[in-house]
Amino acid sequence: MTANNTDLITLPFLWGSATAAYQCEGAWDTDGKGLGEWDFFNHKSLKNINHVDGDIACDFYHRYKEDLDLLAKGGQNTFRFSISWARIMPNGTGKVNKKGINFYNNLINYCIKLGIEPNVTLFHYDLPFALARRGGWLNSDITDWFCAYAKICFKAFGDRVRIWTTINEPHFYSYCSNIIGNYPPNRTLDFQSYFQWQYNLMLASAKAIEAFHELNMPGIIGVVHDGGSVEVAPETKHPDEVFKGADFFGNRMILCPALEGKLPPETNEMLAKMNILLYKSPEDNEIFKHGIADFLGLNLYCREYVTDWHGEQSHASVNNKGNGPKVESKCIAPLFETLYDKSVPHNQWGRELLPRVMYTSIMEIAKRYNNPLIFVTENGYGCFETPDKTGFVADDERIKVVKDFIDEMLRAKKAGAKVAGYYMWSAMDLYSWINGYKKRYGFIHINFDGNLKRTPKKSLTWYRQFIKSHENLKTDGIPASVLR
Ligand code: BGP
Repeated sequence: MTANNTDLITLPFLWGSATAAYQCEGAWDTDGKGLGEWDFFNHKSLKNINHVDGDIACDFYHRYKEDLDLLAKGGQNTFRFSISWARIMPNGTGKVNKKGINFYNNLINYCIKLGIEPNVTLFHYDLPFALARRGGWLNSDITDWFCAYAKICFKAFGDRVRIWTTINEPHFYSYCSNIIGNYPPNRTLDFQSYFQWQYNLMLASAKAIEAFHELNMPGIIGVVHDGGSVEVAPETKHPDEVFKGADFFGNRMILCPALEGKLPPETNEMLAKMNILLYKSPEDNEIFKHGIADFLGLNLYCREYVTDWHGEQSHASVNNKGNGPKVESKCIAPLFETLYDKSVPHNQWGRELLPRVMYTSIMEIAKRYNNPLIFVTENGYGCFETPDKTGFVADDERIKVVKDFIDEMLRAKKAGAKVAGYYMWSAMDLYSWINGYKKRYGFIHINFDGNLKRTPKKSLTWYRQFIKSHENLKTDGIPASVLR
């Protein structure tokens, strides 16, 4: 059953927070877990510029109860986490690791015991190393490897998990891995791989969605997209063309397969402009057609502010140091360039902080893609933080930014978008990919230099009160199948 063809039921709005396996679990080689691509990268690569890894991270693997207790006390009724593929299947394919299954069974059961709705992502950047060695997301067999792994998870946890995501951020994951080169396997400006990788991710996602529906699982399944909308600067000479190019580059290769079951109609035209040849087979169209998502997860942090391409060679950069003025930028020949908007505040990592983008992005998707069911699966505020002697952080700035974003989300909901839940990134402080442990996002402070002591921040209490004051908020409709 999909969101399009089923009765809709009104549920309380879901308020929670999010994590991802590699960023919090630690226990990197415990209980039969296989090596992950990020384990390999962080242990071996000079491109691990902050010289940290996720070996221990928050030690969530052993301390999940402590974290979930704090979140439940904080009034949260849902929790987003991902499953580590290599913990379930150490080699990516074949043998299943029972201890890995046990861990997630325990975690899910504990969520349910606390009245927390688990929202489970199957893949959040952490590819088993055994598959990375076989070409990873560029090997077309991976769509079947992923689907086999997904089915194991559906069968093991599907009696209790009602909200599933196939892939977290196919676009941003491919962008960092193939264009910026800060995520393994660290390719830079490799546009052929960038598009092929996204294509294979979306095909794998569609296969898993189709399998989920065929198995008649009692829940909904979606894709999570890093969904900031494209805005064209007023001085742009060819605004329509620039918008089309930037939207294709950042959004459409994900949104069209996920929400319409097909590649964007402009694919051939755009790829020809970039001189890219996508390796695909005619049967793939049927797979996309049968793999439409029941909902869209949106990770909303910032927009894409763009203008005309001025003739330079492609280049792209991010700020992984948190040293202030250096902003993220990209020039994607011959489609568009990003622009620095000095009227907008930026964070220390050079990213815009513009809460109204929450409203515009959601409304644009509602309008252009037939008003899908939406969860805001990530949004938040990363910063350096210094706790007081007791470990307490008065994170007033986070509270302000997050509240502004949430208000914009509620405005979109009021205007008719089907938003059904909000997850702040992140539940507790955790490993921030290339940025290490100093960039903090959590409701709960973790002392990474000592005993991993957890201390709730001011924002955890603020969020509890905020949730309480929105107790009457309902969803406009979640598929009835979720309640089965
Ligand atoms: C999203 C990822 C998360 C998380 C977040 C913050 O793109 O899905 O895993 O890390 O961004 O990003 P960062 O940690 O790089 O600041």
